[in-house]
Amino acid sequence: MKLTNRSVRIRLGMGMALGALVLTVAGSPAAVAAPAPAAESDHCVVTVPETSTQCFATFDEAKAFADSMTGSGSAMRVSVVIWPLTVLVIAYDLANFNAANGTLILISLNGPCTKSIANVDHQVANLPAGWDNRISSYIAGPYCWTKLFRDPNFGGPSVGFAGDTAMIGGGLNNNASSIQWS
Ligand SMILES: [Ca+2]
Ligand SMILES: [Ca+2]
Repeated sequence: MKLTNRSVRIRLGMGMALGALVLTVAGSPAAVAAPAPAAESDHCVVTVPETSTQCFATFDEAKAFADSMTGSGSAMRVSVVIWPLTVLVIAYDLANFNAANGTLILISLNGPCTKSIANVDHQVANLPAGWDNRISSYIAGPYCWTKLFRDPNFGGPSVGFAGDTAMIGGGLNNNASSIQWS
């Protein structure tokens, strides 16, 4: 009885190994073929962590797309995400929330910001392409107190945590390279 069980177990093990091998081979071309996100214009919606980038000609289009991702009953919602997608921040190239020169909407795939400010809820170690050293003002998402760092990986001088900011101070205007939210 014991021998039979072991025999079955070994065969199952080999089958799983073969299956895994086949899956790996089959999956490789798809992974290689996945298109790199191309910034078609200056109004982009990017997920955190960065797995998806969608860019638009206008802020209104980008905002509408972000709303479709975060709104209730959205067809855009990913089935494996069990909580609603939430906006972490809307960042502007210009001060005073002026969208003319470009906007960046960062959307959390890992839940909302918590009400506590004692911990880091989400972070971006490197701002998306085109947004390094560029943000001048921002609107924070619900409870998403925002901290900007001069260097990637949360290095150098920082400013925050703070809510909506019309003109980034502390020498971080056009200097932020990474962000945390609490
Ligand atoms: Ca700027
Ligand atoms: Ca910087």
